[in-house]
Amino acid sequence: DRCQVLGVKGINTTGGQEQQVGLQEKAVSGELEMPLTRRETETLFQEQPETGNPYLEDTLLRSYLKTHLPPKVLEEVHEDLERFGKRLLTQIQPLGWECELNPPVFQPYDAWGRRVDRIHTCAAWRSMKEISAEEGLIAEAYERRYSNWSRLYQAVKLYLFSSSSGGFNCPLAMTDGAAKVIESLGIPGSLKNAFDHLTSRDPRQFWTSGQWMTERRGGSDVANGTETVARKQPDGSYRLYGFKWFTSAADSDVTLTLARIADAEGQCTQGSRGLSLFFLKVRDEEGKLNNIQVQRLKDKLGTRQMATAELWLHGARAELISAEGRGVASISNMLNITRIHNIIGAVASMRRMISLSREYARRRVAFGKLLKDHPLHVQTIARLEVQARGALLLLMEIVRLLGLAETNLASEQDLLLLRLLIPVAKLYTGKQASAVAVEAMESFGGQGYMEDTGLPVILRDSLVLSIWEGTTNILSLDVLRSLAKSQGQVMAAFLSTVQKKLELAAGTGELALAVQRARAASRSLTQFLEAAGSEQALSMELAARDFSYSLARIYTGRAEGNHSALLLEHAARRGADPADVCAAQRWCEQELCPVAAESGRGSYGPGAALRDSALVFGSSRL
Ligand code: UCC
Repeated sequence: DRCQVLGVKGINTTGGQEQQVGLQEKAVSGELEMPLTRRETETLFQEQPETGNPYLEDTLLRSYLKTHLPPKVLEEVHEDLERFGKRLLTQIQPLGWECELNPPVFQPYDAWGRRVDRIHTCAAWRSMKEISAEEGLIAEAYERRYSNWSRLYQAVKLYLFSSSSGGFNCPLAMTDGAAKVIESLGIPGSLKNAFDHLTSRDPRQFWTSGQWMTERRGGSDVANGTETVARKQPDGSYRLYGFKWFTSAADSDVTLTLARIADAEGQCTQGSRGLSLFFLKVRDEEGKLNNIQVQRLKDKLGTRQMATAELWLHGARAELISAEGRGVASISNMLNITRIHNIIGAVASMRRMISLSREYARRRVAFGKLLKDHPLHVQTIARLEVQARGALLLLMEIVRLLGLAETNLASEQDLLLLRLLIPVAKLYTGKQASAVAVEAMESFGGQGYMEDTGLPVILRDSLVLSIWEGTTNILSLDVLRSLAKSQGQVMAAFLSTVQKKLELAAGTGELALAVQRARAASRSLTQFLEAAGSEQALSMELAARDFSYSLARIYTGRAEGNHSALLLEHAARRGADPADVCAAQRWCEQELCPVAAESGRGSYGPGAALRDSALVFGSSRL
C-alpha cells in the first residue's frame, strides 16, 4: 500500500531531468512528496515521564523523617523541603540540563598568545553555586541549628538536589570534606576565613573546594604514588611542585592536597609517612592562578558537566595544615565525607531512575495495556525499588550516626559503626546505582538509550560512583583496615547491634521469616570470622569484597534500635505500610552472607589465588 501511494504521488524529478530514479533512493533522499500516512506518523509521540515534587513523592524518605525527627524539627524541615522540592522541579532541574548541554571549556591562551588557563563554565553551573549557598547545602551541617539532626537534614537536601544538580554535587562533596577537615583541626586562625567562605549562605561569599589527591603513579596507592614536593619558605608557608593527574571541579576556589616536604638537602621521605596535607587558594585576589598551569581537561565518560583537569603546580603557595607525615590520616576526614556524598549520589540516582521508570509505566501502552499492568514489567521495577529503599535507609543510618558524632552525642559503639559503615555503604551503593541505572534504562525500551531523554546522562554519571573516592576493592580493603585498626571492635559493635535489634522486628508476624534469614546470615558471618581468625590459610584479602557485601546486606536487612531504621525495623514500626513489609521481606530473600557461601566453596582457601590467576592469565603449565 505504501509503495502504491509513493508510486502515485511521489515522483518528483529535479531540474527537468527525465532520468528515472529508484523509488527507494528517492524516499531516502527525502525528495518524494510526503504522503499523508507519513505526516501522521510524524505527529505521533510517546508520553514523556513526568515526575512531581521529589520530596513529596518520596514516601520512604518522608516516613523515615516522620519516624525519627523530633516533631518540632520535622515541622520546620518539612516546610523547607517541600519548598525546596518545588524549586528543584521548576528551577534547578532545567539548570541541571543546561549544565549537561554546556560542558566546561578550557582556553589555554588568549587571542594574543598570552597564557591564560581559563576554564569557562556555563551560567547554569554558576547558578548552581549560588543556589547551593542560598539553600545552605554545606552551611546546614556546620551551623547545627538542629543539633545532631542537622547533618541528616543537610544530607536529605543534598539527596534531593543531587540528581538535578548538573554535576554540582561533586564540588559540594569536596567543599563539605574541606570544611570538615578544617573543623576537625579546631578551625585554626589561618583557616577561619576559608572555613567561613566554605560554609557561607551568601552566594557572593561562598567558596568551593577541590581535593587534589590523584597523581600519575597512584590514584588508589596514594602513599606511593604522590610525587609532589613541598619546599618551605622563609615566611613559614610552602611552595608546591608537582603534577596532579585528576583534579575534579578544577574551577574551585581552594583545595586540599598532599605533598612531601623536602628537607634542607631536598630529600623527601617516601611512602605514607612522607605525606603531609596542604591548603591552598587556587587564584589570588585578581583572579591570577597560584603558580598553577592547566595542562588540559579530561575527556570523561560521564560527569561531563564538571571540569576535571590535569594541573602542573610550579611553586603554588600553600599552607601546611596537618602534622608533618600525617597527610593521609588527615585527609581521611575529607575522604569519609566525600564517600558519604558518594552514597548520597548513588541513592539519588537510583531514586531518579526508578521514579522516571514508574511514571513511564503509568503512561506507556504496549500490547494493548499500560506497562504498569504488565506484571513482569512491574516485578522488574519492584526489584529495583527494594535496592533503592535499602540504600536510602543505610544512608540515613550513616548520617544519623555522623550527626551524633559531630555533636558529641555518639556512644563508642556509634563511632565504631560509623567507621565501618562508610566504606561498606560507599562500595555497596556504588554498585547498586549502576546496576539499577542499567535495568531502569531498559524499562524505557529504545527511548532509554536516547541521549536527549537525559536517561543516558544518569547512567554515565552513576558509573563513576564505584570508581572515584576509592574503588570497590580499595574500599573493601578499607573495611579490613577498620577491623585491624580497632582490633576487631568494629565487628563486635556491628554484630552486637545486629543481634540486639533483630529482636525488635521478630515480634511482627509477617517479618518472621525475614528475621530468621537475617539471624542465620548473622550467624554465618560470625562463623566465617571465627574461621578466618583460626585458619591461617584463609586469605582475608581475597574475602574482602564478599565480606563487605555481606556486611551491607545484613545491616540493611536487619532491624536497628530505638533511634534508627533499616528495612526490617522500618517495616516493624507502628503504621508501616505494606510496601515497607514487602521491601524488608524481599531484601532478606537474597543471599545475605555471600562471604560464608563463597568460603564454603573454597574461594579464599589454599590455592584459590593461583586458580584465579590461571583462569585470568592462563596456567604456566598449559
Ligand atoms: O579526588 C577524587 C575525586 C573527587 C571527586 C569527589 C566527588 C565525590 C562526590 C560524589 C557525589 C556524587 S578521587 C580521589 C579519591 N582517592 C581515594 O579515595 C584514595 C583511595 N585510596 C585509599 O583510600 C587508600 O586506602 C589510602 C590512600 C588511604 C591508603 O593510604 P596508606 O597511607 O597506604 O594507608 P594506611 O597507612 O593504612 O593509613 C594511613 C593512616 C592510618 O592512620 P594511623 O597512622 O593513625 O594508623 C589510617 O588509619 O590513615 C588512616 N586512614 C583512615 N582513617 C586511612 N583510611 C582511613 C579512613 N577511611 N578513615 C579513617
